[in-house]
Amino acid sequence: MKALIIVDVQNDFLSGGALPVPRGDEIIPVVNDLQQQFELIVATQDWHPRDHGSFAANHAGKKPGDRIMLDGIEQILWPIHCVQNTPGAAFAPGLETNRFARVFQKGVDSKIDSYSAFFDNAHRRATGLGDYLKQRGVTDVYLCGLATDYCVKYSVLDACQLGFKALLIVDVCRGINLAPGNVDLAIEEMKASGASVLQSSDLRDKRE
Ligand code: VGL
Ligand code: ZN
Repeated sequence: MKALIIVDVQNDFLSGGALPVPRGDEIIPVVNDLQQQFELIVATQDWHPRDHGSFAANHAGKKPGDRIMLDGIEQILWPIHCVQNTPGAAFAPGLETNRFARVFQKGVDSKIDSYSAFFDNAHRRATGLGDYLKQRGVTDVYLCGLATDYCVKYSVLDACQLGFKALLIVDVCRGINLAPGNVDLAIEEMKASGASVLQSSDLRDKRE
């Protein structure tokens, strides 16, 4: 059984948003098209309280891109983004959401970030996605969305660790590339963890 996981296709990660992922908007029509090939689709939302510890604005004298220790683990600081129940946290208006079986929200604890769709960054708490998929007999998870080098990457790594076959649909992802080459490094890390990398066209070709 396969499932599609659509990661963080939210306004703040798109053009005009608080933390826009370069060319992130390009994936929206492809994500919509891709959904036709899956019976089980889940999505994630980055869903932070306003006082979240990953926001530079919540630390005196800090700016986005700085690194701090947050509750014992290293944290990169970001602009204020994806605040719960704000337009920035909403799914992109062009994204088809009516077939989402469930939406998993992450990053809800002010003290710790959660790039992965499965666990917070210290693996202290699960989001419930892993159990949800296993209960439904899912063995293969296909991932797409934003951002390749953060939330998509950590979701893929955790999927591998949980024993799923993880497949990155690489043309349906875009990355932040805080440092040049980060996206390529992220893809190499995902491969090294056992993930497969494919193109959305590979799926269309194999359509039953
Ligand atoms: C993300 C940075 C901060 C992501 C979320 O969705 O990749 N990146 N919060
Ligand atoms: Zn975030």
